Amino acid sequence: MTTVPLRALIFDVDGTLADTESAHRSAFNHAFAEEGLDWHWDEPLYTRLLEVSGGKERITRYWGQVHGGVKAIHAGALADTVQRIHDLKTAAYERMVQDGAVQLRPGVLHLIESACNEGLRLAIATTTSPVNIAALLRSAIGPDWKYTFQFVEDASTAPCKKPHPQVYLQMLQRLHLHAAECLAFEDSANGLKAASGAGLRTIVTPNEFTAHHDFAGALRVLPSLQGTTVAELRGWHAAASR
Ligand code: XBP
Ligand code: MG
Repeated sequence: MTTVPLRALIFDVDGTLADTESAHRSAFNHAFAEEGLDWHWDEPLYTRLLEVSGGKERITRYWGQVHGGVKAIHAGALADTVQRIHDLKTAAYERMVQDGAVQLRPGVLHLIESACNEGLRLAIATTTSPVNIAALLRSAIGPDWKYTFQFVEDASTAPCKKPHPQVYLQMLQRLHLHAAECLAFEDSANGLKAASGAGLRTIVTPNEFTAHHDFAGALRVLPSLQGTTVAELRGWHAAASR
């Protein structure tokens, strides 16, 4: 019986390629202070807020929780203020990444280099902003990172945030591949739901913010990609394809 060949690896960014959420949390708090707000997201609160994908959506959800009167504010004014806060946050995060605050997770660079060398196509499907992706990958891989990842789908191209599968469905269309020809890599329950919703078999590498999430349906749940080889990926993919 012939199995469907593995042709592409589709990676989430935050929490998967790199442990970025501590830096995101600090950047949010920096933005709140710059905006003159007395908001502070500590780790337990941010862990809960991460159940909302998308920085702007996260700010809006928190604002509604803290100041129930959000609906009393003109929707346009709310959106403008959220956008301003998020722009401050993104600028702070970009500076932090440029200053070396974030590294790729163990095994990630070796796996993507091996996959490239073995002719697998690589892509990114993330909820984060394009600026954040460029800052991280320029710092971690170098200015030519765009030659490593053939396509990127992100918050600017897929407005329906994970767990909605839009970002993965759009990526499969751009790759002109069936879900069965790919593997997805995620760190969170929302990410797993989004990838699975697009029919993708998914390898999950949890982190401190997502270790408690439900990863039922994942192809594998690994502590990290340290030591994971392309041969192992092909074996897991083939076994799941039978
Ligand atoms: C994770 C997210 C993002 C980041 C913050 O994205 O949900 O919102 O937490 O980045 P993923 P932004 O795991 O899909 O990479 O503030 O730019 O949204
Ligand atoms: Mg993630």
